[in-house]
Amino acid sequence: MPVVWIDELKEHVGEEVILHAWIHRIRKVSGKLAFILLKDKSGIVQGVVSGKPDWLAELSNEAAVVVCGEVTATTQQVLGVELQVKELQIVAGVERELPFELNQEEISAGLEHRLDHRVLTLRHPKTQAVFTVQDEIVHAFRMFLRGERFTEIFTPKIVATGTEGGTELFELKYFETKAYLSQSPQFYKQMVMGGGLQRVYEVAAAYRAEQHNTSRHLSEFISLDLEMGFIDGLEDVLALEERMMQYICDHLREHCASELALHGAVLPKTGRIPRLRIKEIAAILKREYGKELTELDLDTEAERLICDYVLKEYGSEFVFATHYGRANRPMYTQPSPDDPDTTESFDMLFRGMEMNSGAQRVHDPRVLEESIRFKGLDPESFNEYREIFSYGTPPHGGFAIGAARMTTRFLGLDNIRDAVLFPRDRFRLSP
Ligand code: AMO
Repeated sequence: MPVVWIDELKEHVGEEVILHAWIHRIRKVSGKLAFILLKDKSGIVQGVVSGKPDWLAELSNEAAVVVCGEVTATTQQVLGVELQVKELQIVAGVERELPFELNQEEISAGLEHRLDHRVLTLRHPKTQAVFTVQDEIVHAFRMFLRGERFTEIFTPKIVATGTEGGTELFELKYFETKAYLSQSPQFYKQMVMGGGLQRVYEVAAAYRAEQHNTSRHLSEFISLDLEMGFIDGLEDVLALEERMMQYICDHLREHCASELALHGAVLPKTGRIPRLRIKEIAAILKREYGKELTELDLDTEAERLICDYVLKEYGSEFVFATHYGRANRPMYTQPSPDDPDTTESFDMLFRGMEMNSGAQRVHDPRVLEESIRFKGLDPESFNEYREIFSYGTPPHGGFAIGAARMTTRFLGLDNIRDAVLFPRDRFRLSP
Protein backbone atom coordinates (compact mmCIF):
# COMPACT_ATOMS: atom_id res chain seq x y z
CA MET A 1 0.00 0.00 0.00
CA PRO A 2 1.55 3.38 -0.95
CA VAL A 3 2.35 6.07 1.62
CA VAL A 4 0.99 9.28 0.11
CA TRP A 5 0.90 13.00 0.92
CA ILE A 6 -2.49 14.56 1.61
CA ASP A 7 -2.28 16.82 -1.43
CA GLU A 8 -1.82 13.73 -3.62
CA LEU A 9 -4.95 11.96 -2.37
CA LYS A 10 -7.14 13.03 -5.28
CA GLU A 11 -4.96 10.95 -7.58
CA HIS A 12 -5.85 7.86 -5.51
CA VAL A 13 -9.66 7.86 -5.44
CA GLY A 14 -10.93 4.30 -5.00
CA GLU A 15 -7.57 3.08 -3.67
CA GLU A 16 -6.34 2.18 -0.20
CA VAL A 17 -3.43 4.31 0.98
CA ILE A 18 -1.36 5.08 4.05
CA LEU A 19 -0.97 8.58 5.53
CA HIS A 20 1.67 9.79 7.96
CA ALA A 21 -0.13 12.56 9.79
CA TRP A 22 -1.07 14.43 12.94
CA ILE A 23 -4.57 14.77 14.36
CA HIS A 24 -5.83 18.29 13.75
CA ARG A 25 -9.32 17.92 15.20
CA ILE A 26 -11.63 15.16 16.39
CA ARG A 27 -15.35 15.50 15.92
CA LYS A 28 -17.44 12.69 17.29
CA VAL A 29 -20.97 12.60 16.06
CA SER A 30 -23.85 10.66 17.40
CA GLY A 31 -24.04 6.95 16.91
CA LYS A 32 -21.27 5.14 15.25
CA LEU A 33 -19.68 7.91 13.19
CA ALA A 34 -16.71 10.17 13.99
CA PHE A 35 -14.71 12.60 11.86
CA ILE A 36 -11.04 13.27 12.35
CA LEU A 37 -9.10 15.96 10.56
CA LEU A 38 -5.67 14.67 9.59
CA LYS A 39 -2.82 16.99 8.65
CA ASP A 40 0.58 16.57 7.12
CA LYS A 41 2.84 19.28 5.71
CA SER A 42 0.93 19.22 2.43
CA GLY A 43 -2.61 19.78 3.71
CA ILE A 44 -5.59 18.67 5.78
CA VAL A 45 -8.05 15.89 4.97
CA GLN A 46 -11.14 14.61 6.71
CA GLY A 47 -11.03 11.00 7.87
CA VAL A 48 -14.34 9.21 8.38
CA VAL A 49 -14.33 6.69 11.20
CA SER A 50 -17.21 4.27 11.41
CA GLY A 51 -17.92 1.75 14.11
CA LYS A 52 -16.21 2.50 17.41
CA PRO A 53 -12.66 1.28 17.05
CA ASP A 54 -10.67 0.93 20.30
CA TRP A 55 -8.13 3.57 19.36
CA LEU A 56 -10.78 6.30 19.07
CA ALA A 57 -10.98 6.82 22.84
CA GLU A 58 -7.19 7.13 23.05
CA LEU A 59 -6.91 9.70 20.29
CA SER A 60 -6.07 13.34 21.03
CA ASN A 61 -5.32 16.44 19.01
CA GLU A 62 -1.71 16.59 17.76
CA ALA A 63 -1.04 12.88 18.21
CA ALA A 64 1.20 11.46 15.45
CA VAL A 65 -0.57 8.68 13.59
CA VAL A 66 -0.19 6.26 10.72
CA VAL A 67 -3.54 5.81 9.04
CA CYS A 68 -4.69 3.34 6.47
CA GLY A 69 -7.89 3.99 4.57
CA GLU A 70 -9.74 4.17 1.28
CA VAL A 71 -9.87 7.46 -0.62
CA THR A 72 -13.37 8.48 -1.68
CA ALA A 73 -14.52 11.46 -3.70
CA THR A 74 -16.78 14.02 -2.02
CA THR A 75 -18.15 17.41 -2.91
CA GLN A 76 -18.44 18.34 0.79
CA GLN A 77 -14.71 18.98 1.27
CA VAL A 78 -12.45 21.61 -0.31
CA LEU A 79 -9.96 18.90 -1.19
CA GLY A 80 -12.62 16.95 -3.12
CA VAL A 81 -11.74 13.73 -1.28
CA GLU A 82 -11.92 12.17 2.15
CA LEU A 83 -10.46 9.07 3.74
CA GLN A 84 -12.55 6.14 4.97
CA VAL A 85 -10.33 5.13 7.87
CA LYS A 86 -9.73 1.39 8.15
CA GLU A 87 -6.86 1.26 10.60
CA LEU A 88 -5.08 3.84 12.71
CA GLN A 89 -1.96 3.49 14.78
CA ILE A 90 -0.96 6.15 17.30
CA VAL A 91 2.81 6.26 16.82
CA ALA A 92 3.31 9.04 19.37
CA GLY A 93 0.63 10.30 21.73
CA VAL A 94 0.25 13.67 23.45
CA GLU A 95 1.28 13.56 27.08
CA ARG A 96 0.85 17.16 28.21
CA GLU A 97 -1.68 19.87 27.77
CA LEU A 98 -1.05 21.99 24.68
CA PRO A 99 0.17 25.55 25.45
CA PHE A 100 -2.43 26.89 22.99
CA GLU A 101 -5.09 25.61 20.62
CA LEU A 102 -3.65 24.62 17.27
CA ASN A 103 -6.80 23.90 15.35
CA GLN A 104 -8.46 27.32 15.32
CA GLU A 105 -8.12 29.79 12.47
CA GLU A 106 -5.39 31.68 14.36
CA ILE A 107 -3.21 30.71 17.30
CA SER A 108 -4.60 32.95 20.01
CA ALA A 109 -1.45 33.60 21.99
CA GLY A 110 0.93 36.54 22.13
CA LEU A 111 4.16 36.65 20.12
CA GLU A 112 6.47 35.80 23.04
CA HIS A 113 4.34 32.86 24.16
CA ARG A 114 4.24 31.56 20.59
CA LEU A 115 8.00 31.92 20.23
CA ASP A 116 8.58 30.11 23.53
CA HIS A 117 6.80 27.15 21.93
CA ARG A 118 7.92 27.86 18.36
CA VAL A 119 8.10 24.27 17.15
CA LEU A 120 4.53 23.58 18.20
CA THR A 121 3.30 26.63 16.30
CA LEU A 122 4.49 24.86 13.15
CA ARG A 123 1.62 22.43 13.56
CA HIS A 124 -0.63 25.34 12.64
CA PRO A 125 -1.12 25.54 8.87
CA LYS A 126 -0.83 29.32 8.82
CA THR A 127 2.52 29.31 10.62
CA GLN A 128 3.78 26.51 8.45
CA ALA A 129 2.79 28.49 5.36
CA VAL A 130 5.19 31.29 6.37
CA PHE A 131 8.15 28.95 6.18
CA THR A 132 6.97 27.29 2.99
CA VAL A 133 6.78 30.72 1.35
CA GLN A 134 10.23 31.63 2.70
CA ASP A 135 11.65 28.39 1.34
CA GLU A 136 10.22 29.21 -2.09
CA ILE A 137 11.58 32.79 -1.99
CA VAL A 138 15.08 31.49 -1.29
CA HIS A 139 14.69 28.72 -3.87
CA ALA A 140 13.58 31.25 -6.50
CA PHE A 141 16.48 33.56 -5.59
CA ARG A 142 18.89 30.67 -6.19
CA MET A 143 17.25 29.47 -9.40
CA PHE A 144 17.12 32.95 -10.89
CA LEU A 145 20.79 33.61 -10.19
CA ARG A 146 21.95 30.19 -11.41
CA GLY A 147 20.10 31.00 -14.62
CA GLU A 148 22.22 34.16 -14.85
CA ARG A 149 25.41 32.12 -14.32
CA PHE A 150 26.02 33.18 -10.73
CA THR A 151 27.97 30.75 -8.50
CA GLU A 152 26.88 30.04 -4.92
CA ILE A 153 29.67 30.70 -2.43
CA PHE A 154 30.17 30.06 1.27
CA THR A 155 32.21 32.58 3.23
CA PRO A 156 33.32 32.66 6.88
CA LYS A 157 31.03 33.89 9.59
CA ILE A 158 33.88 34.20 12.08
CA VAL A 159 35.79 37.23 10.88
CA ALA A 160 38.50 39.66 11.90
CA THR A 161 36.79 42.97 10.94
CA GLY A 162 33.38 44.52 10.41
CA THR A 163 32.26 45.57 6.96
CA GLU A 164 29.32 47.87 7.42
CA GLY A 165 30.80 50.46 9.79
CA GLY A 166 29.00 51.30 13.01
CA THR A 167 29.18 49.46 16.26
CA GLU A 168 26.82 46.58 15.65
CA LEU A 169 29.49 43.92 15.95
CA PHE A 170 29.33 40.81 18.10
CA GLU A 171 32.73 40.16 19.56
CA LEU A 172 33.91 36.70 20.47
CA LYS A 173 36.91 35.13 22.06
CA TYR A 174 38.89 33.29 19.39
CA PHE A 175 41.64 31.29 21.08
CA GLU A 176 44.30 33.88 22.02
CA THR A 177 42.70 36.67 20.05
CA LYS A 178 39.44 38.48 19.35
CA ALA A 179 37.09 37.78 16.45
CA TYR A 180 33.66 38.97 15.34
CA LEU A 181 30.52 37.45 13.90
CA SER A 182 30.15 38.49 10.28
CA GLN A 183 27.79 41.42 9.65
CA SER A 184 27.70 40.71 5.93
CA PRO A 185 29.70 38.72 3.37
CA GLN A 186 30.36 42.08 1.69
CA PHE A 187 34.16 41.98 1.42
CA TYR A 188 34.30 38.30 0.54
CA LYS A 189 31.68 38.50 -2.18
CA GLN A 190 33.55 41.39 -3.81
CA MET A 191 36.92 39.66 -3.42
CA VAL A 192 35.68 36.38 -4.89
CA MET A 193 33.97 38.20 -7.77
CA GLY A 194 37.24 40.01 -8.57
CA GLY A 195 39.15 36.78 -7.98
CA GLY A 196 37.51 35.35 -11.06
CA LEU A 197 34.12 33.86 -10.15
CA GLN A 198 32.72 37.04 -11.69
CA ARG A 199 29.10 36.57 -10.52
CA VAL A 200 28.49 35.15 -7.05
CA TYR A 201 25.76 34.81 -4.45
CA GLU A 202 25.42 33.55 -0.91
CA VAL A 203 22.52 32.57 1.34
CA ALA A 204 23.73 32.74 4.92
CA ALA A 205 23.29 34.19 8.39
CA ALA A 206 24.51 37.71 9.12
CA TYR A 207 24.88 39.11 12.62
CA ARG A 208 24.18 42.56 13.97
CA ALA A 209 24.33 43.58 17.62
CA GLU A 210 21.12 45.60 17.29
CA GLN A 211 20.55 47.40 20.59
CA HIS A 212 16.96 48.27 19.84
CA ASN A 213 14.14 45.82 19.83
CA THR A 214 12.21 46.75 16.70
CA SER A 215 9.70 44.79 14.66
CA ARG A 216 12.15 44.64 11.72
CA HIS A 217 15.59 44.11 13.24
CA LEU A 218 17.12 40.94 14.62
CA SER A 219 20.58 40.02 15.87
CA GLU A 220 20.77 37.22 13.33
CA PHE A 221 19.15 37.18 9.91
CA ILE A 222 19.46 35.33 6.64
CA SER A 223 20.98 37.57 4.04
CA LEU A 224 20.49 36.86 0.33
CA ASP A 225 23.64 38.40 -1.09
CA LEU A 226 24.97 38.77 -4.59
CA GLU A 227 27.80 40.49 -6.45
CA MET A 228 28.16 40.95 -10.19
CA GLY A 229 31.28 41.98 -12.12
CA PHE A 230 31.72 43.98 -15.34
CA ILE A 231 28.76 46.30 -14.82
CA ASP A 232 28.37 49.55 -16.73
CA GLY A 233 26.92 51.26 -13.68
CA LEU A 234 24.28 51.12 -10.97
CA GLU A 235 21.52 50.72 -13.56
CA ASP A 236 22.75 47.18 -14.38
CA VAL A 237 22.26 46.19 -10.74
CA LEU A 238 18.79 47.74 -10.59
CA ALA A 239 17.76 46.00 -13.81
CA LEU A 240 18.94 42.67 -12.43
CA GLU A 241 16.90 43.12 -9.27
CA GLU A 242 13.85 44.18 -11.26
CA ARG A 243 13.99 40.93 -13.22
CA MET A 244 14.64 38.98 -10.04
CA MET A 245 11.54 40.39 -8.32
CA GLN A 246 9.48 39.46 -11.35
CA TYR A 247 10.90 35.93 -11.22
CA ILE A 248 10.34 35.52 -7.46
CA CYS A 249 6.74 36.79 -7.64
CA ASP A 250 5.93 34.55 -10.63
CA HIS A 251 7.45 31.60 -8.79
CA LEU A 252 5.39 32.29 -5.65
CA ARG A 253 2.22 32.65 -7.68
CA GLU A 254 2.84 29.26 -9.21
CA HIS A 255 4.01 27.36 -6.14
CA CYS A 256 2.47 29.03 -3.08
CA ALA A 257 -1.10 29.90 -4.05
CA SER A 258 -2.68 28.15 -1.06
CA GLU A 259 -0.12 29.50 1.44
CA LEU A 260 -0.64 33.04 0.15
CA ALA A 261 -4.41 32.57 0.32
CA LEU A 262 -4.18 31.40 3.95
CA HIS A 263 -2.61 34.75 4.79
CA GLY A 264 -4.90 36.73 2.51
CA ALA A 265 -1.70 37.91 0.79
CA VAL A 266 -1.78 39.54 -2.61
CA LEU A 267 1.53 39.64 -4.46
CA PRO A 268 2.63 42.98 -5.86
CA LYS A 269 2.43 43.97 -9.48
CA THR A 270 5.91 43.61 -10.95
CA GLY A 271 7.59 45.24 -13.94
CA ARG A 272 9.39 48.55 -14.10
CA ILE A 273 10.34 49.76 -10.60
CA PRO A 274 10.46 53.58 -10.27
CA ARG A 275 13.91 55.02 -9.47
CA LEU A 276 14.07 58.15 -7.31
CA ARG A 277 17.22 59.86 -6.07
CA ILE A 278 17.35 60.72 -2.37
CA LYS A 279 17.56 64.41 -3.28
CA GLU A 280 14.36 64.10 -5.34
CA ILE A 281 12.74 62.17 -2.50
CA ALA A 282 13.71 64.95 -0.08
CA ALA A 283 11.93 67.47 -2.31
CA ILE A 284 8.84 65.25 -2.63
CA LEU A 285 8.61 64.62 1.10
CA LYS A 286 8.88 68.31 1.84
CA ARG A 287 6.35 69.30 -0.80
CA GLU A 288 3.81 66.55 -0.20
CA TYR A 289 4.12 65.80 3.51
CA GLY A 290 6.01 68.75 5.01
CA LYS A 291 8.75 66.37 6.10
CA GLU A 292 12.37 67.56 6.13
CA LEU A 293 15.26 65.15 5.66
CA THR A 294 18.24 66.19 7.75
CA GLU A 295 20.64 63.85 5.92
CA LEU A 296 20.83 62.22 2.49
CA ASP A 297 19.23 59.17 4.06
CA LEU A 298 15.71 57.92 4.83
CA ASP A 299 14.32 57.23 8.29
CA THR A 300 11.48 54.77 8.89
CA GLU A 301 8.81 57.42 8.41
CA ALA A 302 10.40 58.68 5.19
CA GLU A 303 10.47 55.13 3.80
CA ARG A 304 6.79 54.73 4.55
CA LEU A 305 5.82 58.10 3.07
CA ILE A 306 7.77 57.68 -0.15
CA CYS A 307 6.23 54.24 -0.65
CA ASP A 308 2.76 55.79 -0.25
CA TYR A 309 3.68 58.47 -2.76
CA VAL A 310 5.10 56.07 -5.35
CA LEU A 311 2.06 53.83 -5.09
CA LYS A 312 -0.21 56.83 -5.63
CA GLU A 313 1.80 58.39 -8.47
CA TYR A 314 3.33 55.39 -10.24
CA GLY A 315 1.08 52.48 -9.15
CA SER A 316 4.13 50.56 -7.93
CA GLU A 317 4.54 48.92 -4.53
CA PHE A 318 8.31 48.82 -5.08
CA VAL A 319 10.63 51.79 -5.32
CA PHE A 320 14.38 52.09 -5.80
CA ALA A 321 15.62 54.95 -3.63
CA THR A 322 19.04 55.78 -5.07
CA HIS A 323 22.07 57.99 -4.48
CA TYR A 324 22.29 58.05 -0.70
CA GLY A 325 24.76 60.42 0.91
CA ARG A 326 28.44 59.55 1.01
CA ALA A 327 28.38 60.04 4.76
CA ASN A 328 25.52 57.54 5.03
CA ARG A 329 27.01 54.63 3.12
CA PRO A 330 29.96 52.34 3.85
CA MET A 331 33.43 53.00 2.43
CA TYR A 332 33.13 50.38 -0.31
CA THR A 333 30.34 52.38 -2.03
CA GLN A 334 31.23 54.19 -5.27
CA PRO A 335 30.96 58.00 -4.94
CA SER A 336 28.78 59.49 -7.71
CA PRO A 337 30.89 61.12 -10.43
CA ASP A 338 28.27 63.78 -11.18
CA ASP A 339 27.36 64.58 -7.55
CA PRO A 340 30.26 63.80 -5.17
CA ASP A 341 28.33 64.09 -1.88
CA THR A 342 26.16 61.17 -3.02
CA THR A 343 26.95 57.57 -3.92
CA GLU A 344 25.96 55.03 -6.57
CA SER A 345 23.88 53.25 -3.95
CA PHE A 346 20.27 52.22 -3.54
CA ASP A 347 17.71 50.64 -1.26
CA MET A 348 14.70 48.81 -2.59
CA LEU A 349 11.69 49.81 -0.54
CA PHE A 350 8.56 47.70 -0.61
CA ARG A 351 5.25 48.38 1.15
CA GLY A 352 6.84 50.97 3.40
CA MET A 353 9.98 49.09 4.37
CA GLU A 354 13.58 48.65 3.20
CA MET A 355 13.97 45.18 1.68
CA ASN A 356 17.56 45.42 0.58
CA SER A 357 20.56 47.68 0.16
CA GLY A 358 22.98 47.64 -2.71
CA ALA A 359 25.42 49.68 -4.74
CA GLN A 360 28.07 49.94 -7.32
CA ARG A 361 31.32 49.42 -5.42
CA VAL A 362 34.61 51.23 -5.57
CA HIS A 363 36.93 49.17 -7.79
CA ASP A 364 39.80 51.63 -8.37
CA PRO A 365 42.42 50.97 -5.65
CA ARG A 366 43.27 54.67 -5.30
CA VAL A 367 39.62 55.68 -4.88
CA LEU A 368 39.21 52.86 -2.38
CA GLU A 369 42.11 54.08 -0.30
CA GLU A 370 40.70 57.59 -0.32
CA SER A 371 37.24 56.30 0.55
CA ILE A 372 38.58 54.35 3.53
CA ARG A 373 40.34 57.49 4.77
CA PHE A 374 37.19 59.56 4.18
CA LYS A 375 35.47 57.29 6.72
CA GLY A 376 38.26 57.94 9.23
CA LEU A 377 39.60 54.38 8.87
CA ASP A 378 43.12 53.11 8.28
CA PRO A 379 43.65 51.62 4.78
CA GLU A 380 46.40 49.36 6.17
CA SER A 381 43.87 47.47 8.25
CA PHE A 382 42.01 46.50 5.04
CA ASN A 383 45.07 45.20 3.17
CA GLU A 384 43.69 41.69 2.61
CA TYR A 385 40.44 43.07 1.24
CA ARG A 386 42.30 45.62 -0.93
CA GLU A 387 44.74 43.16 -2.49
CA ILE A 388 42.53 42.02 -5.37
CA PHE A 389 41.84 45.61 -6.43
CA SER A 390 45.45 45.86 -7.61
CA TYR A 391 45.01 42.87 -9.91
CA GLY A 392 42.29 43.75 -12.38
CA THR A 393 39.05 44.01 -10.43
CA PRO A 394 36.35 45.21 -12.84
CA PRO A 395 33.52 47.64 -12.05
CA HIS A 396 31.01 45.69 -10.01
CA GLY A 397 27.96 45.94 -7.83
CA GLY A 398 25.42 43.93 -5.93
CA PHE A 399 22.92 43.91 -3.14
CA ALA A 400 21.64 41.97 -0.12
CA ILE A 401 18.03 41.16 0.68
CA GLY A 402 16.89 40.25 4.18
CA ALA A 403 15.00 36.98 3.66
CA ALA A 404 12.74 37.48 6.66
CA ARG A 405 11.93 41.08 5.73
CA MET A 406 10.80 39.96 2.32
CA THR A 407 8.68 37.13 3.76
CA THR A 408 7.17 39.49 6.33
CA ARG A 409 6.19 42.04 3.72
CA PHE A 410 4.88 39.56 1.12
CA LEU A 411 2.63 37.94 3.72
CA GLY A 412 1.62 41.10 5.57
CA LEU A 413 3.02 39.91 8.93
CA ASP A 414 3.37 42.47 11.71
CA ASN A 415 6.71 41.41 13.10
CA ILE A 416 9.87 40.03 11.50
CA ARG A 417 10.01 37.45 14.31
CA ASP A 418 6.97 35.76 12.79
CA ALA A 419 9.09 34.98 9.72
CA VAL A 420 12.05 33.49 11.57
CA LEU A 421 12.03 30.02 13.06
CA PHE A 422 14.17 30.81 16.07
CA PRO A 423 14.64 34.58 16.28
CA ARG A 424 17.58 36.11 18.08
CA ASP A 425 17.17 39.61 19.46
CA ARG A 426 18.30 41.79 22.35
CA PHE A 427 16.26 39.71 24.77
CA ARG A 428 15.86 36.30 23.15
CA LEU A 429 18.48 33.62 22.82
CA SER A 430 16.30 30.52 22.99
CA PRO A 431 14.74 28.22 21.96
P1 AMO B 1 22.41 46.32 4.91
O1 AMO B 1 23.15 46.53 6.18
O2 AMO B 1 21.47 47.39 4.50
O3 AMO B 1 23.43 46.13 3.69
O4 AMO B 1 21.65 44.94 4.96
C1 AMO B 1 21.03 44.41 3.82
C2 AMO B 1 19.62 43.96 4.13
O5 AMO B 1 19.63 43.00 5.18
C3 AMO B 1 18.48 43.16 5.99
N1 AMO B 1 18.89 43.50 7.36
C4 AMO B 1 18.31 42.99 8.47
N2 AMO B 1 17.29 42.13 8.63
C5 AMO B 1 16.95 41.82 9.89
N3 AMO B 1 17.57 42.29 10.99
C6 AMO B 1 18.60 43.16 10.89
N4 AMO B 1 19.21 43.61 11.97
C7 AMO B 1 19.01 43.54 9.56
N5 AMO B 1 19.97 44.35 9.08
C8 AMO B 1 19.89 44.31 7.74
C9 AMO B 1 17.66 44.26 5.38
C10 AMO B 1 18.70 45.05 4.64
O6 AMO B 1 18.14 45.78 3.57
N6 AMO B 1 26.58 44.75 2.59
C11 AMO B 1 25.33 45.44 2.40
C12 AMO B 1 24.54 44.92 1.22
C13 AMO B 1 25.15 45.22 -0.13
O7 AMO B 1 25.45 46.39 -0.39
O8 AMO B 1 25.30 44.28 -0.93
C14 AMO B 1 24.51 45.32 3.67
O9 AMO B 1 24.74 44.44 4.50
O10 AMO B 1 16.72 43.67 4.51
